[in-house]
Amino acid sequence: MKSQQSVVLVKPDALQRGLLGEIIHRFERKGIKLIGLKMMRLTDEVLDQWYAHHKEKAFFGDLKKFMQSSPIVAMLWEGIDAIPVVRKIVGATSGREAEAGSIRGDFSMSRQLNLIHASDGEESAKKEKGLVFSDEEVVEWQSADECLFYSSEELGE
Ligand code: 3AN
Repeated sequence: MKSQQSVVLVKPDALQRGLLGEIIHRFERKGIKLIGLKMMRLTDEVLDQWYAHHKEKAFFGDLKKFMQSSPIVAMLWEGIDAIPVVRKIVGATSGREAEAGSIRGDFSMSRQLNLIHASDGEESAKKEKGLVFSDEEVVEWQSADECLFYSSEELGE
C-alpha cells in the first residue's frame, strides 16, 4: 500500500470566511497526517506554474487575481492513498455540483470560489510541493494513533 503526500491550499475565500479550522478538522478526523503548514501570499511566478494548464483559459486572469486577494494557507497531508482520499473530502470542482458531505459540497456555491485546492495526482503533488515548501518546512513525525487508523497489514508490519 502506497503512502502519498497531497498538497492542499486553503484559498482566500475560505480564509476570509473563517473556514480554516473547519477544513483542517475534516482532514485530521479522517486520519491523514499533517506534515507541512504555512501561511503565504502566492506570487505571479508561483501561480503561472501552479495553473500552467489553465494559462490559455478565459478565466486565468480572474483566477490569479482571486488567488492573490488574500494570503492562502498551504498544507501537506500524508497517508495511504492520500491524493484520492483528499480529493474526495474536497469534492468536485464546482461547489454547486460537489457532493454533500464534501468541503465544497457543504460550503461552496461557486466554481471559482471553491475554497480549497488539492493535488490531482502524484506528478502535480510533487510539483506543487516544490513550489510552496522548502525541504526544512516538511516535518516528518511519528503519529501515536496510526494503529487506530490502519491495520498492521496496511502499515506493512
Ligand atoms: P480543481 O481545483 O478541482 O482541481 P481545476 O484544476 O480544473 O479544478 O481548476 C483549478 C481552479 O481554477 C479551480 N479550483 C477554480 O478556482 C478555477 N476554475 C476552474 N474552472 C473554472 C471556470 N470554468 N471558471 C472559473 N474558474 C475556474
